Amino acid sequence: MIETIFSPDGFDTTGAGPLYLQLQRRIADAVAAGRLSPGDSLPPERDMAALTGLSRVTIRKAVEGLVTQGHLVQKRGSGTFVAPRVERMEQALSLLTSFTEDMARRGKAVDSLWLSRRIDGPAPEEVMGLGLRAGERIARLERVRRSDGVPLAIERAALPLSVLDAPEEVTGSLYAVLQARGMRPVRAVQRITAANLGERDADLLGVAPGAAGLKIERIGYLANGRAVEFTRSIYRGDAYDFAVELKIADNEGTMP
Ligand code: 16G
Repeated sequence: MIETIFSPDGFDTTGAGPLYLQLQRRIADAVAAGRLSPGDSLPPERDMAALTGLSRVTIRKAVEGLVTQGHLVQKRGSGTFVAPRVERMEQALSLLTSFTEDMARRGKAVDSLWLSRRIDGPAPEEVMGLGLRAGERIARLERVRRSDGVPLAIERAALPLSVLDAPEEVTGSLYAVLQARGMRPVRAVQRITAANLGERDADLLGVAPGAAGLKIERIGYLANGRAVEFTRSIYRGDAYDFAVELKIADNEGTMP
């Protein structure tokens, strides 16, 4: 199989595009056709060069591109592998749900890899977003959210201590803890921007540095308008789709 994918035959030097792109297409096609499966390892660079007759520089360029696109992953010391398959999930934007609820609806198991759970001083944007008084401290929760073991997002939440004074009590769903305290947000404002993942976040999400991500900021409010949650998340761009339902405006504001 590897011999066919890396066979020296079939490279076109007469205008079918650069050789590294032709090799990338071959590998990507083999993954799409199931001839290479998630987790399969690729031969070392020098073997790929020997099999294809291409230079090691060309092989490296092809592999680097496929890593950036998320088709391959490189593990230091152990080689290059076909990336695990992630299912793209569609998430309605108009519903104020929790990660745990979203995944339960899809029949997926969730768990979190905790990065931090502590009481901390707020960043200036957290003071603004949560409307904190001078000197007020916050509960800070940082975790990698996983669905069926696949990391989907990194969430960094800040909550006033009057809402959550013991961050270590949150072991599963934050919204379930807030609900039990009568503090679950009923309204939220969310801002979504595109971002390329930095090295640390990419590593935590198991993708290549520079891969596409979605940065989401959510400020959640109680019915009385009090802000209870300021959460900054970064979602894997290859795993999440946010869908919004649009309705035509009512008569007010339309042309006579
Ligand atoms: C969602 C929210 C996040 C909230 C979390 C609670 C987005 C972008 N973010 O992930 O703001 O803190 O749910 O989830 O939707 P949990 O109750 O499962 O901890």
